[in-house]
Amino acid sequence: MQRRGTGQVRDALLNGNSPLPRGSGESLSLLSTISSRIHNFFIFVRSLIQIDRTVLRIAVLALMLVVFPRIVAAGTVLEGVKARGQLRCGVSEGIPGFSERDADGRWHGFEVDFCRAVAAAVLGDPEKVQFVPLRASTRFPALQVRRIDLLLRNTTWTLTREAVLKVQFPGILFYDGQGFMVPVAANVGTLADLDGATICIEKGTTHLRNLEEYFGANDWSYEPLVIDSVSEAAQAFFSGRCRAYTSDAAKLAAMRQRAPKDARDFVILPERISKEPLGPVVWGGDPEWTTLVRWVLNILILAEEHGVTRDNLDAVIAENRNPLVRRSSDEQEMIARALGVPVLWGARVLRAVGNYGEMYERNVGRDSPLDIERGLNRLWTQGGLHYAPPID
Ligand SMILES: N[C@@H](CCC(=O)N[C@@H](CS)C(=O)NCC(=O)O)C(=O)O
Repeated sequence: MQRRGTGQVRDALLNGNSPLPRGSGESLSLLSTISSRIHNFFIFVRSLIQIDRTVLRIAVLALMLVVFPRIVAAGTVLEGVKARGQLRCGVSEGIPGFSERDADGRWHGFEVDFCRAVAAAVLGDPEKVQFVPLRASTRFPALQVRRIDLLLRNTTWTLTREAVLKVQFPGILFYDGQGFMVPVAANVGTLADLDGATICIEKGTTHLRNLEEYFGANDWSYEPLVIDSVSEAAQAFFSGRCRAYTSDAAKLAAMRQRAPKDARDFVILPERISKEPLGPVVWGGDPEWTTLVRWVLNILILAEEHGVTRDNLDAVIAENRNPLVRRSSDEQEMIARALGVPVLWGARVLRAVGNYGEMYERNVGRDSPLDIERGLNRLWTQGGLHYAPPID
């Protein structure tokens, strides 16, 4: 069981202070001193076992920092994509609405569409994508060794990842937060009811740390059941091995669709214990590639703001007034050349996937079985957080 206080012990140890108390006081008998020391020793050993994961995590991150910059090959990502004629996009192994393969092997989903949008911009064809399914624990190494050009896999933008793993997050594609799914039959009305519960969680994610911090701050205990794949984690939860399954809330909504009998047997609690700003991730050594991916995302958002849709795109291009999809001009050519992509790339992106809102509603919103409220993912003009900088 995880208990409150491990954070204090961890901080004490990391700061070089022993968590053992100083002298036990002259008034105590020798016996009680010895027994108190033995007791403290066991507490110390237990805390060492508990910090074990944190220390290991820090050691792994430090190792990555030393190793990765050295094994990355030279050459820009964009050159590689163009030479190959294909974008290699790392995605989830299978999350309905975000990235999933149908019976014919064709990939669908919100994140899959973003990969297609980048391929449309760079290669002029949204189909020129090789999807590489990855587990949470293998996603950053795949990016670092350049097995993939772009990662779209429910990945939370954090300081640690950018600073230590030397990756970059060009922007935020989906605002999410960590939630909890429970069986209706478990009668769990609020997070506090999970005190003492076994909780299913996926390895290599932000979720364990958040759980540790939130439950610790509330003095609740829990038993994490850490599993290295989404399908196995869901299977463990649905077969009753855990009282709750914790993950990004939108992914919980997606996995709920996989309930063995009826999705209505499971409920997602309203509380969110973290911010999970999810976005595309690129290798940190190529600023031009970061810029390009960032502006594909911005174009999707700007198009919604400007009311440009897949349906009215040709009419808007014909008008030649909207800066997002202006017909070829010296200025447009200059920008496209500077980005390293063919002209009219913005129009190709929108023709391939529509604007941000269209992409959202089709895959995870009201036109999809998930029907996830847009909430924070509305435009800033509609009370949400999506705000893209202007073109000029
Ligand atoms: N946003 C969190 C969690 C990301 C994550 O891996 N979530 C799982 C839970 S749904 C997932 O996407 N799994 C997909 C898979 O294993 O294919 C992070 O960046 O660490």
